[in-house]
Amino acid sequence: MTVDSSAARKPRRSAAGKAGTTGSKTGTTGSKTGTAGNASGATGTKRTTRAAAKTSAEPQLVQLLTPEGKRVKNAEYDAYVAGVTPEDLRGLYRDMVLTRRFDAEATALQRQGELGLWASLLGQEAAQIGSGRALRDDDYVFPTYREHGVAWCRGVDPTNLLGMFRGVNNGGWDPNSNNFHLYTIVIGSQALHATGYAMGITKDGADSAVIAYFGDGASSQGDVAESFTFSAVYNAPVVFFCQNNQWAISEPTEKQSRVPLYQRAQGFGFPGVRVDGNDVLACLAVTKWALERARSGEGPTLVEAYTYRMGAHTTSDDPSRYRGDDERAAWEAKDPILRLRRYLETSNHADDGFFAELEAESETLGRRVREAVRAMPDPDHFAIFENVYADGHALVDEERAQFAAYQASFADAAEGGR
Ligand SMILES: Cc1ncc(C[n+]2csc(CCOP(=O)(O)OP(=O)(O)O)c2C)c(N)n1
Ligand SMILES: [Mg+2]
Repeated sequence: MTVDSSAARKPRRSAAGKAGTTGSKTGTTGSKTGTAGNASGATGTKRTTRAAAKTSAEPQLVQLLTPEGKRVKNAEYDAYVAGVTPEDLRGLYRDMVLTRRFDAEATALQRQGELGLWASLLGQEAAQIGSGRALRDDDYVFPTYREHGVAWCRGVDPTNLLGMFRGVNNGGWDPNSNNFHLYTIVIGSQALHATGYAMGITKDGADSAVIAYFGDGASSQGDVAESFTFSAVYNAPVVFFCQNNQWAISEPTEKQSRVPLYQRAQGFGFPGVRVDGNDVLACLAVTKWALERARSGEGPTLVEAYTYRMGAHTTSDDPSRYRGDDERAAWEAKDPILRLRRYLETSNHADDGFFAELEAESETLGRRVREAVRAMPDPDHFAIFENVYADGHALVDEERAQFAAYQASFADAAEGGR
């Protein structure tokens, strides 16, 4: 078991007790694997191989569905998915398939020159859909730049995600329409935004929660450490959802931490748990548990979703420069979509008609995304200079003038520029 059950079972707080409470004294990570797991790096005298470091640091995962699609019992977390019906399971499957289809279309659009860049979520569908479907409408999400599956769960139209990657807008959606903040490129900074928002929720006396998504690489950032400190001290209702996809561009996780990432929570005084990030049911259950802790006054939780980035970091990256195909092949055997499909099939929860209909729906989505991207109007070149200062600024005026001169230097300026 990877969770301190005493922390998990504390009574719900009263509304009066909610505001301004201090951090839970019992909120430690309960991993029985302790911090010795990655002792290989502790002395600093020897360099271990990547494989050796991984073997010694492999703690137990919360898993409800094996890679073969077999449902396994879990005394701690089964209760959190007890109400999941066959229809819900098909819904989770549909979410993952459509998200992957959308993602593949976006990658193709970048290759065709329609997008400047794309950050694929391939392989991380279960982590995102499982956690995304655990949320309530009034919860608030602070994503990175790869949370396309979570955006889908929040009801953000997939085409809206593409405007920024095409370079035609500075965001693409109103964060307050779906309680889904804009994508954040500055690594780890959204953890601070999430913590501040969560502290505000406590002051309002509301019982909604906040979830901050970030990656394994981001967990090394000072912003994330500060978020952990503040959220613990202020008992903020926030879930830190770290997708450990094994890589921060070309930097493997074991070069970033001597302990498994979820164990970092221990030092801040709140629980951390590692969940199989390719198991949508386990991600749903663990995130529900963590959200419930947040709502009931238990403060923050760190969820480490152990998963794999099957594609490149972004379309500008070439992973063959730093990792081998064998690694990807090993993770393909744990594919999040395949394992739920196996479970649906063996338990007779979905028939051929369901899969065929979904295939058709995927194609329709792909077409809609393609057409929407190509139809996006180019922005006014000078819009970037607006809204910098309320009353204007001499430096911005100068930059605008320089840019105008640059635009005018092109032969086709009369038609396209201004
Ligand atoms: C503050 C900051 N430093 C560096 C970068 C450059 N950068 C972009 S993505 C990235 C790696 C992030 O890795 P991880 O947090 O594991 O997320 P993943 O891309 O794997 O989802 C880095 C270093 C940045 N965007 N912001
Ligand atoms: Mg990463």
